[in-house]
Amino acid sequence: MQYTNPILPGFHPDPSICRVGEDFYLVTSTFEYFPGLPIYHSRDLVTWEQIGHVLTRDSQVKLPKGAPNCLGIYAPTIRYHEGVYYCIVTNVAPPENINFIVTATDPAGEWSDPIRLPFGGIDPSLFFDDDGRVYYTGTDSGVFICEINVETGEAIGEKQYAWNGTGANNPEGPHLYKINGYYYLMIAEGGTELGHMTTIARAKVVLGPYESCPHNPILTNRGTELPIKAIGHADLFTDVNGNWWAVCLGNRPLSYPFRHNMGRETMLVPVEWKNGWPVCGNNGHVEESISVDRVVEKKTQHMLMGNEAGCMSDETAKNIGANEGVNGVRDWHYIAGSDVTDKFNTTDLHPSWNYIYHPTGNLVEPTKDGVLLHGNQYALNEDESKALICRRQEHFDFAATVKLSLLNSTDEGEVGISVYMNPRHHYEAALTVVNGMCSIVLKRQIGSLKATEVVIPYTDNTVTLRLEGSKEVYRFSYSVDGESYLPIGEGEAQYLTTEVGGCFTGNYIALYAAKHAEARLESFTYKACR
Ligand code: 6LW
Repeated sequence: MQYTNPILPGFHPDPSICRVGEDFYLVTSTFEYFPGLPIYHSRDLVTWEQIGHVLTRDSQVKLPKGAPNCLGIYAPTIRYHEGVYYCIVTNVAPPENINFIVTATDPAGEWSDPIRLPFGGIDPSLFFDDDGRVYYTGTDSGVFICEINVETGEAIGEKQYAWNGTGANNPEGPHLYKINGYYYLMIAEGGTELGHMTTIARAKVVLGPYESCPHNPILTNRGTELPIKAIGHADLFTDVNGNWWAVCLGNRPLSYPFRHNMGRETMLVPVEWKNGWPVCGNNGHVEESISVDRVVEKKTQHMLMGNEAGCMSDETAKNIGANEGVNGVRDWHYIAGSDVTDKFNTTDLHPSWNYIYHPTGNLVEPTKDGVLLHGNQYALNEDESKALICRRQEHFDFAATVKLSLLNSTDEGEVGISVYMNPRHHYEAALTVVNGMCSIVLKRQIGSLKATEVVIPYTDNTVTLRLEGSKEVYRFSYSVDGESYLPIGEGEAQYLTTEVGGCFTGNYIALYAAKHAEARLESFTYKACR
């Protein structure tokens, strides 16, 4: 088997995975984006189809504002036990972190309302022991284990601080497994930056004492020249043939000095066992291109929607999102990392579109004739819910194109396309009205520096805007006829990176209407340039 990391490109951190027969299900963190926790399905571990989200209702989560990219839905764990899928997660929502479980019998949803747990901290995980007992692992002042009643969420007995790793900072992200008679406690250490790593310990009794693996860290890329950096936060699993694997997070910097703009992405690593301890990847390191003498299983029909590199033929890409299902609700198939054409001709939005915070009121209205954006009073740089839909940047080199119309606007209203990291870091091209005059503008914000850099008078109310990305720049252009494009302007990619102004997320491509603009999105394409 040959594959390329990341298996889930773009902002997909803290992966957790479970297998049910031949089916793998994987979830990743989402912070302030809604719906929360995308869930992906695969049978070959390389082609991942998004089947929905875990957190889709206000009754499951209330997202906090005030520190974009740092609050909200942190690292989840997904497990399957006796016909039920369990997803356990933290909403980091000062003044207290809320840890909770949601369950489903169909991982595509609907997931239940939360079962709230009596623990603070972050990074909860569940372990179902063979004797029927269920254990919670989590992180507050250290990594702890506590038996719980998984139906009610109540703690059974006291929590036990079990093992804090090898002495690096931020021991977190614990997962507990029972393998060949030992309990293995695997954690992340070193912080989620360049020093990140995965370490493991084992015990004969679930609450310990735990002995550290003699070759910790079992997974890290720190101190290597490898292109993937900051490897850590892993989850172990087997395929149907008994091969061991791990998924973990890592990032791909633009260049030196290391700055990354697509957030932390999901990687796949083969695992072998030697002397009772796991050996991950290439002697503990994760490479981009992996060739391993293994078979996961045979392919099935729906996996043929995208090829293994996440690339699609133009013909296939055209069909994605074009299938109108019953009552205008689409029969969606979206393979992570593939090209997309969205004709915005149905009354639902594909799950790869997200909102920032909960969509309130009627800000975004998908119709059979386009997505209507009803801009509220807020500008793009305000930390609020907005008339905005966004999808992850998944490739260094891409072109995203949107055809849109400004239907109505008060002064300063605008509709446009943005490469968006958070309210204080974003570049956008927009159709706007100032003093009754319509124009195309390029705006950039890097922290407290804000500028409207280009103003191009424009008389029509419909335009096609294009955003192209590369490792060096984000470049904007526009077209009247959708065929020939004229330049608007550009901005450096390095200033929209986690290291410059972000935290735990990656860049999104956002389509938005702000400051009371009423707009219609007519079509959208995202195409990787390979
Ligand atoms: C997550 C922690 C981590 O809770 O980053 O890299 C935090 N690991 O385990 C946010 O994703």
